Amino acid sequence: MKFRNSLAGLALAVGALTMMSTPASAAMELKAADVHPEGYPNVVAMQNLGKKLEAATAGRLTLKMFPGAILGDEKSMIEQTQVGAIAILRTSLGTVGPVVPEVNVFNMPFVFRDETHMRKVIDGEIGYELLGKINASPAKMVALGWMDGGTRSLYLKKPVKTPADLKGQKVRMMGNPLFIDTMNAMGGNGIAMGFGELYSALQTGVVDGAENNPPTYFTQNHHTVAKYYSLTGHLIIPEIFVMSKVVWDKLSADDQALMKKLAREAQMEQRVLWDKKVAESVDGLKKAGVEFIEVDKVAFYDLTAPVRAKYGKDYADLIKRIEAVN
Ligand code: BDP
Repeated sequence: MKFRNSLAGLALAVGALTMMSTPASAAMELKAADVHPEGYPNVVAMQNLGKKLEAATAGRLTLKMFPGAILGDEKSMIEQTQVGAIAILRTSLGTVGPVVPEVNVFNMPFVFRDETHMRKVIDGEIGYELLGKINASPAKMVALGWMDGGTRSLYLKKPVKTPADLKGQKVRMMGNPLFIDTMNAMGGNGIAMGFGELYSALQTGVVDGAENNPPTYFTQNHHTVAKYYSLTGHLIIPEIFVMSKVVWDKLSADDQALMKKLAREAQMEQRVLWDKKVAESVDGLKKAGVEFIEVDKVAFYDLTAPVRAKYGKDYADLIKRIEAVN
């Protein structure tokens, strides 16, 4: 009897220990950040992830969104994420390149044939592998999922149809040497500048133009100061959302699994919102008098070959695999 009791006691103790080894994460408010304003697809998808997280954990984990670059530009927000001051960050992959060089494969000009191709790549095994590269790097970020960043084209104060039209034009690019090289190869003069400074830089003539997808061009009102949109489509950069490794490590295994599941759902939800936003933005831009200009795309493609050669040289196999995705 005694023996049985002690066995039962042991079983109870082991049970308790097992339970203790995977305790639920402590209650936490996760600070999320984005340069885009309230209502932008990426922000909405992240807020919806937060609502689901709160419901699934009965309010133990909540998400508070800081949109509109309140917490700074992306370079600074990446640094804040690395130290845990921001828990979840949605950022362009462009700004992640200087921190995790392996992701630059997706940042190369004309690496994706079109957006359908890009989506297939990010949804499939290559997309998954690239998230893993961020996780395996010393960047202290855990990549949760992708978002659609559409196709980036040029906008200037004058129409651009050919590389020669870009001569002497100062074009703002995101802070990554790859993009400066890209603009210089395309015929212009690439200038690295934070997103927040761009509107006034365009207005005052510090730069002559910039490049982005229609939703960003429209929501940032850049079309009011640079109304010629030249459809170069030179960059199709996926966006990403990452969690600070400092915060991730505070989550239980169950909560980490929940985050991964909700991240995949957010990836798919953003896309639906994105397509709607692109259509609305193109419409809004046209109504506002923006001129959409067809360009000699092949000329820009050819001129950027050295950029692909330079940044892609260590990833020849990966690039072949990207090309093979149909
Ligand atoms: C937008 C991206 C945003 C970038 C911005 C930029 O969504 O993450 O910060 O471009 O050009 O399309 O800086």
